[in-house]
Amino acid sequence: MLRFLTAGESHGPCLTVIIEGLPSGCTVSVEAIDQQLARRQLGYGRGGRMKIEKDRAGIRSGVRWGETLGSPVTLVIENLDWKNWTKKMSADPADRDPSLAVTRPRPGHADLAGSLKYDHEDVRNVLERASARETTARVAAGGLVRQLLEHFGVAVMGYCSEIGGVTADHSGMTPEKIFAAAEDSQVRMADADAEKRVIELIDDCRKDGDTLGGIVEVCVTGLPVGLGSYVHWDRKTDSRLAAALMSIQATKGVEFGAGFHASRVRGSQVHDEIVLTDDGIGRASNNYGGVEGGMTSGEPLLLRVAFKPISTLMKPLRSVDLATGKESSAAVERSDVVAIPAAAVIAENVVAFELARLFLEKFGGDSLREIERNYQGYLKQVKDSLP
Ligand code: EPS
Repeated sequence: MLRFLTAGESHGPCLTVIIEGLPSGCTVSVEAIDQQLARRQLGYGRGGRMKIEKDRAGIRSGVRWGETLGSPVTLVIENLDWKNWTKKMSADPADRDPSLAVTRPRPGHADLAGSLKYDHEDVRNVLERASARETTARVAAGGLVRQLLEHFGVAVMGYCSEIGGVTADHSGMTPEKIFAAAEDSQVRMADADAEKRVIELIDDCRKDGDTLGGIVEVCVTGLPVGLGSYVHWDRKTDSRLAAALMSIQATKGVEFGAGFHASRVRGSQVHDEIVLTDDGIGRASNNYGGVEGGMTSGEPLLLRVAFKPISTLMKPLRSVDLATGKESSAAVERSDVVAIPAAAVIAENVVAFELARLFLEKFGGDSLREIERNYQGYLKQVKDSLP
């Protein structure tokens, strides 16, 4: 089984991810992982941290001469900001300084529930791990395993469709076109007018000490029919993807294809009719976003993820000081106005990881050669299924 584990605090020395279950013989490009990490750092509206960091993955195990060995792969991303936090985030008891404690939890963050649950007097003990900095490790994991997906012709594309209520007009564009144009946009949108309005909105919000959320879209092409299964709840492609996406910091909702809209129209208007095509069996539409009965349908996977606004407000909301027991304003520390352009890259790589898991569950083997055999054999079986 393909799985991963991340470790690391936002202002600790590094982030680490161990990926286990990759077959042997997969070509690994560390540059391709770094490219994903660099994309995650972009976007108008980020705070000062992204000027400090230059995220790069160091391979510590599981790869030799550019190929996976079949053993666990360890990736390490150093926090360049660590040098400014060596005492504040030290593991040494001699460095303990209770005067540094953060005691006014921010609404929207893990601060309050985390402090109560783990019995921490210093909210920093919670926020350091709850921080979306952790997504760096997940993007590195996605950046590694998507290389396997790419080998089998799968492309994963993420972009922003809405920021702070401003919607990008991507109508009439293919996902490939949107993706290519959004890569050059400061807000990862393929609509210059919407980009301008979003940038103005971000500037206004920054002045007001406020933050914004938004919606990202992920499109995946090249997936074979039949990843995941209908036979059990935790084997369904959409439930697995939704769970993975909901685990991204600040996620509030996930929908596939027509999503909630499908609940408001008649069946005849939304079910994707089955038709004969030059390649065999196909669909007249893709309203279910490439998932049917918990399995990939062979059509492009299309999903949307909604993120709430960032929790740290420079003009803070009301809170209670856990040290004094009195009402107070929430703690303020450096943060972003918006991180939706980064969230698109994170969602993309989280989707890539989960799809790679589903792919290996279907075609799994210990080596790439074994998987290729299984994959080609299955494609032939599907192709030969019509009389
Ligand atoms: C982030 C790093 C953090 C924040 C952000 C995401 O850096 P710092 O806290 O040092 O400014 O910019 O985290 C949050 C918004 C949050 O609420 O924790 C990153 O690398 O993406």
